[in-house]
Amino acid sequence: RKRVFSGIQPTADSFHVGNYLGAIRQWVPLQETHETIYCVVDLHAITIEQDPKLLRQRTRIAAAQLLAAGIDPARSILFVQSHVPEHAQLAWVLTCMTGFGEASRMTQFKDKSGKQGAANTNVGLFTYPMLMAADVLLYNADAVPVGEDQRQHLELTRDLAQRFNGRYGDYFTVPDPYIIEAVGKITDLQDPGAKMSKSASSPNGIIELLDDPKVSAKKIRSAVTDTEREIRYDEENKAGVSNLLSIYSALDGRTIPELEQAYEGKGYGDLKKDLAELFTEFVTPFRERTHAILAEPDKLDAVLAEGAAKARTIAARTLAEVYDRTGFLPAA
Ligand code: AQP
Repeated sequence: RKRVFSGIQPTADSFHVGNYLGAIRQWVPLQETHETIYCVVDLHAITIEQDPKLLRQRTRIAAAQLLAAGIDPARSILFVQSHVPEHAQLAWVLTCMTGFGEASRMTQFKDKSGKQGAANTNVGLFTYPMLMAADVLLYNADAVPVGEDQRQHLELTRDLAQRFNGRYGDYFTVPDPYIIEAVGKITDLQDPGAKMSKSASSPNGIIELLDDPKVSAKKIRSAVTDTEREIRYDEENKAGVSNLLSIYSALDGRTIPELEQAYEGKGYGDLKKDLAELFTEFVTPFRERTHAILAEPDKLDAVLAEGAAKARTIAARTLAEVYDRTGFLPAA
């Protein structure tokens, strides 16, 4: 079986519909066909300053949402990144193999550091992609299901794998991105040119899975569209409507052309009302499952401890091999 790895940051009280449709939803069926390893990446989270108490809480909330979405610990390894120290250890080796110019080209760093300003940007944000490369390469993953925004980081991961293999002999699997075009970039409801984002979206631009569905329905109904009337997919000229159609199609199963046909002659209000209902139907049981899991934190922690133990057996083997090839003297 081929292996899949992916991770998500515990940086908010809830995942948003972009995280869900762009990434997590793909994680679930991959359990049928692949060996799957999924991680709550708390080391990545501290590239932005976090409140310690909130971070701990959000790490559990993130794990609970993954379980509620259908990640099955009997079939997947589910763990928290900081429980497996090899991630940080391999990241250092990879950081020392990355060119400064190469890292400087990462658009996510440029965006985020640009918004925060240099004074509020830590060096961890700059080396984030090397930590991500370590996440993936530690498990020799074949494929990485992510949203479009991670494509460039994955490209760097591939380059680092090839560089290591070239320098020290073939060892790492060069991973492929697994990005579903139709849902790879869900956009902000209020600013449909921009990615829906935990940190960058205004509260009304982002649909959070654990929010009260009535609030989400209201946000959907007030999503920015355009002055035309026609319900048609056209990313360039009708970004808002196209985004609503993408979300609708992903949740409903009908294709976008089928939806366009079904809504011929109808207005944006109808589309939004139906999407709000569809979303509520999907999210209501998801929220219930998440809350039920969070009500038993000891059980949740035990699942994560078991996941970390399994992850460590793989990660330790990889790191030992990397250290050896790098030329580190074994600790007798
Ligand atoms: N808008 C999106 N559309 C599709 N996929 C998306 N992802 C994020 N936003 C969208 C995917 O969700 C996974 C987990 O993301 P992350 O925790 O690494 O956070 P992120 O990529 O930085 O995006 P967020 O969640 O919106 O947070 P911030 O505030 O950091 O921008 C990834 O696979 C990501 O591609």
